[in-house]
Amino acid sequence: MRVAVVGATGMVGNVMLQILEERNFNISELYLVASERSVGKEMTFKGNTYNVIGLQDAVNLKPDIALFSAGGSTSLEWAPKFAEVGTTVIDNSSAWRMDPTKKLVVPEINASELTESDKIIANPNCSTIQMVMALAPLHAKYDMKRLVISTYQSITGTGVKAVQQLENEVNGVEGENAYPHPIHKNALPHCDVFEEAGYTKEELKLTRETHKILNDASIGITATAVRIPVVGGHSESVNIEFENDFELNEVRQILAETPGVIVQDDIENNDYPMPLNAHGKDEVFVGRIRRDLSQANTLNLWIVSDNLRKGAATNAVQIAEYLVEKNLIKSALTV
Ligand code: A2P
Ligand code: 11C
Repeated sequence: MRVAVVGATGMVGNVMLQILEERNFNISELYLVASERSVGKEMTFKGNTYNVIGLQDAVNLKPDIALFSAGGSTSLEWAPKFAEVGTTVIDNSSAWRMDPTKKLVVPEINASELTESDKIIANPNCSTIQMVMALAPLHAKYDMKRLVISTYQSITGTGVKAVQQLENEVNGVEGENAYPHPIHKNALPHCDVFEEAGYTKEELKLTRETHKILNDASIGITATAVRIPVVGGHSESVNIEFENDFELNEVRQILAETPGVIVQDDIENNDYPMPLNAHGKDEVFVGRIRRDLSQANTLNLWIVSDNLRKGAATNAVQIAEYLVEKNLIKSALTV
């Protein structure tokens, strides 16, 4: 495959390169793409040196696959240009996720919807991906009626600027801020911008993307997304009311048998998922599995995953792997 990574110099782009290398994705040619600011910059992949190129040069090269993580406006403008020359775009931004003509894919859940004619494929939001990984198999069995979600999100979801802000605050250094308040020793009930009815865009993503991926808009969903001074991953407390009752042991078994999910729930030994342990791993960790004693058919889960990996780069590379395995990508050079 001739692969372009758009946003290669960014936080998610870097992890994409790491994951392409780790998973030994079959790459015949690699194009590293970023903004004009970075053109010519040297980067390495599998020990080889590459020069960063600009978007138009990358389109002219007609890659077979373009993994995009360069922000929504870059995706809106450039993904169609790649698609037009025959490239299959897997886009990590929020630009195309809710477009009814585009698929929103978590491979373990709905990759089978993909066809050869899908030229722009949307990668869901990090906090949505890790949550639906755990919820999809339970929904299939017990039918979810309502979700109450509280997130505890890593600063890496905001990007390099936020990681720098925390470092500056820890070291007492003045610098540019990513957030309207200090993040060190703090918790901000504010992820992404405020939108309608007092909800943030991150909270609405959790609602709308979950409906789309699970193909069920009847699930009641309410979320509060909170940014905390953590680096390794996002954590989520999810309260799930089902139509049907469940056995806790069966819930544990279903989760344990779900590919990509690991049950970590041994409270006697203080063992539960934490971002410090999830960091650098591709799986979604689920623990604190217990009944909500205040209401029938209701379960509490604690879900943790590395937001830059399964929440972004790993999921995108898995989509690419699926397309290759099912022969759904024809070389853009022959289009
Ligand atoms: P650059 O490094 O040249 O700015 P992050 O989210 O970590 O800040 O990374 C964003 C990524 O998207 C970077 O690789 C960045 O490149 C890239 N990017 C941002 N704006 C553009 C643009 N207008 N065209 C192409 N790439 C862009
Ligand atoms: C966060 N979920 O942690 C975001 C980061 O829609 O892809 C990714 C934003 C997105 O704030």
